[in-house]
Amino acid sequence: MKVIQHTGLGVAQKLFVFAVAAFMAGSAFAHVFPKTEEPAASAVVTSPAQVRIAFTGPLEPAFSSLTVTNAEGTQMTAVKAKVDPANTSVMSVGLPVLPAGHYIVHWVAVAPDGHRTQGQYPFDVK
Ligand SMILES: [Cu+2]
Repeated sequence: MKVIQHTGLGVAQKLFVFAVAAFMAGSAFAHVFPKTEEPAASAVVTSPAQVRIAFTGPLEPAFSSLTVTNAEGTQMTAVKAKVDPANTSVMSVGLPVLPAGHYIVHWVAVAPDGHRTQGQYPFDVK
């Protein structure tokens, strides 16, 4: 099951952002969400070399993250996630060889305007 949460700003900040957004009658990417996921949510795959998510808008690399845990909650990712400098909507993280089992991808996506969304989804290694 996919879980997506929006966390973060207080009411005053939201009103401020809303006011700014109202002034900018354009395309402000307030919240970004996964558009494509590799491996896909609930997929059963051989050990993937990486997890890669393309989001609906650009990410702020300093605050966005992508990690993978196993069924016991142990962190499997040993390296930091990278936002693709050529396409800042794409974030990926390399994986070690994963034994057969159930895994959870945890993502945090912070848009350049500071809006933060987060979620998780599972996949299985056969
Ligand atoms: Cu927001």
